[in-house]
Amino acid sequence: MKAHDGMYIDGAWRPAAGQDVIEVVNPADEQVIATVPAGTAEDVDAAVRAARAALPGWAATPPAERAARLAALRDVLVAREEEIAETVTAELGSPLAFSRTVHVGVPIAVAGSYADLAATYVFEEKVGNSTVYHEPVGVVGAITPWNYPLHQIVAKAAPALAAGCTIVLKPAEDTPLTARLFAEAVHEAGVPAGVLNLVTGLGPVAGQALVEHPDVDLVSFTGSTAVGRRIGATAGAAVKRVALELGGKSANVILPSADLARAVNVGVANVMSNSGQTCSAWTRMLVHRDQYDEAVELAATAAAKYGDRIGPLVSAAQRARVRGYIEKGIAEGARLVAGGPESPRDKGYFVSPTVFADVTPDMTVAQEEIFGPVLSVLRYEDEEDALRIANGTVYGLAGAVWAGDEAEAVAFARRMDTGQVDINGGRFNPLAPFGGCKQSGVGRELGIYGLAEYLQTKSLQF
Ligand code: TXE
Repeated sequence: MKAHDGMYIDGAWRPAAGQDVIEVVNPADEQVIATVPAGTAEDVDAAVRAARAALPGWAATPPAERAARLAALRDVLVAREEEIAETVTAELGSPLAFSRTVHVGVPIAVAGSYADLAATYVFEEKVGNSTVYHEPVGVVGAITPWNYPLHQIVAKAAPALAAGCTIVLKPAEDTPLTARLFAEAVHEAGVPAGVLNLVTGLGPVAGQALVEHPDVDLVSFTGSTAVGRRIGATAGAAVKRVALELGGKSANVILPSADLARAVNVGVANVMSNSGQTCSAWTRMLVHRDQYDEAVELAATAAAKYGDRIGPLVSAAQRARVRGYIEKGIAEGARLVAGGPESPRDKGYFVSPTVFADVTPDMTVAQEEIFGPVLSVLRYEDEEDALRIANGTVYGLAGAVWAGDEAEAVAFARRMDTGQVDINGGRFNPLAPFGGCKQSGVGRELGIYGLAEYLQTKSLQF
């Protein structure tokens, strides 16, 4: 058990204002592995003041130099890859191989992409008789969740740094250790004091203080729709910029011409990955009624193969929540074909990979974000029916379409109310915009679209 001290404020680790700590638990064995300080409004205020003081200098730093710091940050993440992966595994519970390739590999790619974008983005342009400047929005309050502890931070901090903004980061209370390593990496990369500050703490205390702080210009939040709605309201009342990445209930639409076995297997893998704790997970599989029974059998077999190798959920609270949804699915008449609410192990917050068949669009498991390894397989009559079901939730974050012909899949995907669709499996692209429609949020992350969130325009007329 390690007791960590301090918050990273103004380029140094400083004692927290209060005495309270947060216990960090390893979800695989339920042991307390560390404590970190629980920040208060006082810590948040010190961090915001440091970020405000650092803003003019960082905003005026030439983009090429900001790019150099981002490239250095990427190099530090590469050099410390193993240590970070082990930390993610210790506090999130994900299998180490997944922590290496995804939890650390993806943010390395994203940091690299922003090193390139900072160097090449046109921050100043001529438009007729005007010069338009793309200037940093100012001090950013970044509030991140635990499901991808490093990626969620880098997806906000890297574009903010590229834009010339300064940042106060409040990471999730479940995974503060990865956030501390990130702050160390920023320091090692030579990012000037005050440009990035870290306050660990509870959402309703430190998070709320950050959202309400009058000297924060933009709040970038990823987390639950319930909290996002409140943050949006507070930011709106203060006429503060806000970016919200919230929940999802994405559809995996398998058209009759698709390679059914491949679509089902990749679809199951997508949902089970990170133990289902992915906002963009394809949690609703939509299959034509003629192929339905075969798809259900394939999905049940695929899910059963994972066993408890997918890793636990992050916390006892999340396990209770996911079990509650599984019980609700059974109570509402969905047919369990794999997994179930019982834990596959005595210790750790494990939930078995679970598949429901005979799910109808109105059932809770087809409407609400479960955030666990739970797949619902739904039956559709024809393409219009599939589209109605796919678009029939309050969310619109991601999705997938499978068809024998790519053009057929694209035509369907264009009619989906969602921010991102994978065609016949797709591949991660760190330059593609990520973000939602409807209650999945406002704004986009990644690529130039993510950078634009942290910029505001000023035009001079001649
Ligand atoms: O999220 P919270 P939780 C969804 C998912 C999950 C559910 C609950 O469905 O089951 O949310 O997870 C901070 N003011 N997602 O409870 O509470 C908090 O400290 C300011 C989807 O963990 O939204 C943390 O840093 N901040 C999702 C962050 O918000 C507050 C990822 C997220 O926590 C706050 C995570 C407040 N009043 C959960 N209250 C996704 N979109 O990827 C909390 N926070």
